[in-house]
Amino acid sequence: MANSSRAPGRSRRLRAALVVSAAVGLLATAGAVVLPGSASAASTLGASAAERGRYFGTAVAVSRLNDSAYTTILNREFNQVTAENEMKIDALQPNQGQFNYGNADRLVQHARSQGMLVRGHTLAWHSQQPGWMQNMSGTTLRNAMLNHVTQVATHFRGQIEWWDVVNEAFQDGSSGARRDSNLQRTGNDWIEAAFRAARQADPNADLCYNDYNIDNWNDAKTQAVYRMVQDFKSRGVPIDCVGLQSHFTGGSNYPSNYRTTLSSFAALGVDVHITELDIRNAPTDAYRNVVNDCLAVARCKGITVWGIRDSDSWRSSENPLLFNGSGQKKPAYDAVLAALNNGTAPPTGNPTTPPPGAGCTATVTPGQVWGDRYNTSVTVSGASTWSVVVAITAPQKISSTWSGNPTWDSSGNVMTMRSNGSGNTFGFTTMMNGNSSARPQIRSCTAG
Ligand code: 9MR
Repeated sequence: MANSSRAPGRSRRLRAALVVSAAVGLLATAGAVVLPGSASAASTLGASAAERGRYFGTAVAVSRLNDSAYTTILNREFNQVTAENEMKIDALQPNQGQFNYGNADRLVQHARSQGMLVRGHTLAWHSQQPGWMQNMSGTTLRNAMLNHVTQVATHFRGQIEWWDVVNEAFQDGSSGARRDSNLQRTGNDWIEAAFRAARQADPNADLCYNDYNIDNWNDAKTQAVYRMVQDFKSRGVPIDCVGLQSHFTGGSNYPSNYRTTLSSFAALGVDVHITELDIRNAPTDAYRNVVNDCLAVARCKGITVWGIRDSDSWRSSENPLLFNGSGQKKPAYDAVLAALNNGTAPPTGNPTTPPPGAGCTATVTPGQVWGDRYNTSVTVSGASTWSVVVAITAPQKISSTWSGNPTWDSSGNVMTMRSNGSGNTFGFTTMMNGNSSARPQIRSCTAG
């Protein structure tokens, strides 16, 4: 499996980075009042997120690193950065075979000096291609794209925590189809080919698919991306995460089912990231909801806002960010920091990923959801007789099962489902009992 070629310990690296930046944040808050009973009340976004095992980041325009007002806020508040434009294809390979890493390297250096994690954006995209690539097609384009992925991921190897390997490859609207582009016309497998090349070039980076308008669980585009990720996981295509850009600007709004979208992607066995957040007029409620939704989903690793001050935004007339043009904190900033400080740490471990070498793989497919309960089905591959251990978060309870023989531990929260000759897919219904966000986690799949 492609995944087995990954170097061990990269999640330890992320954890260490977050702990370090949490410690920096705590030092920075040394004089702050810590309320009895609360873990702490961090005074910056990054420090507070880090205490909850998350990051809080921003897009950075490298030219603004010369603006000291900008850099002061960047260094104080954020523990993750994404290059707003400097790691795009046209920036890194303006002429074929001629790579220009100057600006991107400058950002990476700045981030490293401040203990910030770096998200690479983006290896393959229909947009912001240099002229020479726009004019290509067929095998020539496919090979040029793969070469770009390989060269760039190799150049930054060891410095990038997550790569947006492919960006915005699906159409808006009701079709659920891939977006037409020169890359798409090289064959439907261009996306998985890019992921495989990226994994080979940098086995330590987590590899993400990133898109906008995949926030509303009911949208055809969301469902289409979900099916692609499900397919990739079932075939061993090396994908680790999905980025929801979450531009709630330009007429697109925060959807009330956003948490369902995050938890549904996570249930496929990938991390989720909120990668380009901005919200028209920066309403406190919507910003608070986004933070609470991320904190409610253990695999939501962090939030990146798409710029620091309103004046830095690609949609500056909508004033969608957390700081105003003078660099002052807006009410949305206070709402975000309070929501982070109220949040709890995610459960330890990574129980949705079955341990390797167990002889089979269990893939979760979320089923129908009602007001008080929801269905889940689990498909086992790699063995015809098996046992799968599924953990439920109390007070949720499994109320019925089908197509397997279940046994339970003493808490009633951990079910071992054994094959009973009725095929490789079993299912169950879970009563929410007041917790509508938790979803079952696969602990193991054992053959025999
Ligand atoms: O914010 C970026 C802006 O400065 C660029 O002109 C634009 C060009 O495509 O890209 C913007 O960033 C986009 C990101 O790379 C992908 N998702 C949508 C973002 C906003 O357009």
